[in-house]
Amino acid sequence: MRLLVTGGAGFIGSNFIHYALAHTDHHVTVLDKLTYAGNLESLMGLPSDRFNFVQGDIVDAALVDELVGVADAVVHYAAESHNDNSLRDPRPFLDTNIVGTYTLIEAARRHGNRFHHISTDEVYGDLELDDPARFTESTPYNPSSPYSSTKAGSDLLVRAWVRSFDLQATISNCSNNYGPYQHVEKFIPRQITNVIDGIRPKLYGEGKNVRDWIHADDHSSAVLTILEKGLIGETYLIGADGEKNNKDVVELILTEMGQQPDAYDHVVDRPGHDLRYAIDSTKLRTELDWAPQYQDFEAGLGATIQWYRDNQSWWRPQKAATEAKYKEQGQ
Ligand code: NAD
Ligand code: TDX
Repeated sequence: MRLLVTGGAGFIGSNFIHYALAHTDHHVTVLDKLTYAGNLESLMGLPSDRFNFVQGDIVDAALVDELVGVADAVVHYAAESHNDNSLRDPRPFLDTNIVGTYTLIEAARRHGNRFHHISTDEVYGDLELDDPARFTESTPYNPSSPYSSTKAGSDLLVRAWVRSFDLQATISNCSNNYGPYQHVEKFIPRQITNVIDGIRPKLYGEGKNVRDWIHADDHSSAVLTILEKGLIGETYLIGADGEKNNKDVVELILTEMGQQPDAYDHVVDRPGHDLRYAIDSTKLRTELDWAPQYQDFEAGLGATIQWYRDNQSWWRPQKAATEAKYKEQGQ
């Protein structure tokens, strides 16, 4: 298949492209605007006969129409993705996440393409810490932040285009990813690179908030499975049973990096901070026969720490500006 992958220079998109080129015969064209979050170095060394890169905006209808027209399937990762940024300036989230998704699904319906929409568990809001429940495909939408509300809006557009226009689409909502090529603004890379730079890790509030961690390669294998076997119009939740609170994750990073486990600072909490996310991925596992490969979070985290140690030239250009922005917020 000829895949058009939007947002392929970002964290999860670039991991997907490396994974898809290694595990399938697909050809990949990337459409990416190269915002602050996109990095072409994440796509170095890919086979030039099976991969090409186009710099452009997913709200550019003419460009999108041209690229969708020559693809068999679209895998849509491009988004403004960071909650903290969405609290400072929501506007780009509306443009890219809502209008960008609209532009892509209009082109996909005109050309009759297979479309896979990448989304997040944050559309469901949050769970109490002591609630045994987990999110399922039928949990009502209840997003908390400007980021998650624009992702929820984009999911609803895709659902409506399936029902009204027969868009050949599937949707996946995945939990928090970790792995290589993640921007240093995000929790795990921020703390790893802080420790490398001799800065104490920064924990929002008390650090009781729980995230359900999955390795980016497991997200990629799930998306390929859905592309191959998913039923049109269906939503699949992707998760690997990786619930951990933030305090435990910071302590693991510090211990793994040879520091005292309490060598971190508590900083100003995120406004509206979601308490807990947890995914029940039974549907994907039983109906499409998918299973995650990374069962050991500590081993995956250790490999991720090593990647940031070995690839300082990849993240260092963003580090100082990212920390300066956090400092303004007392974080
Ligand atoms: P990211 O911020 O690392 O990458 C986003 C990419 O999209 C960047 O390369 C950026 O340049 C590109 N982009 C942004 N606006 C664009 C536009 N208007 N036109 C074209 N390209 C544009 O994000 P990520 O963490 O890799 O997330 C990718 C997708 O996965 C998002 O849709 C996100 O909602 C979803 N998701 C992320 C996670 C997670 O843990 N990071 C979990 C579940 C779902
Ligand atoms: O310095 C920090 N200290 C801290 O305690 C940062 C950056 C974060 N945190 C906390 C906030 C969250 O509880 O860590 C947790 C994870 O934070 P982020 O990495 O910002 O991720 P989150 O807000 O959970 O959202 C992520 O997962 C779902 C992605 O950024 C989203 O794109 C995805 O949809």
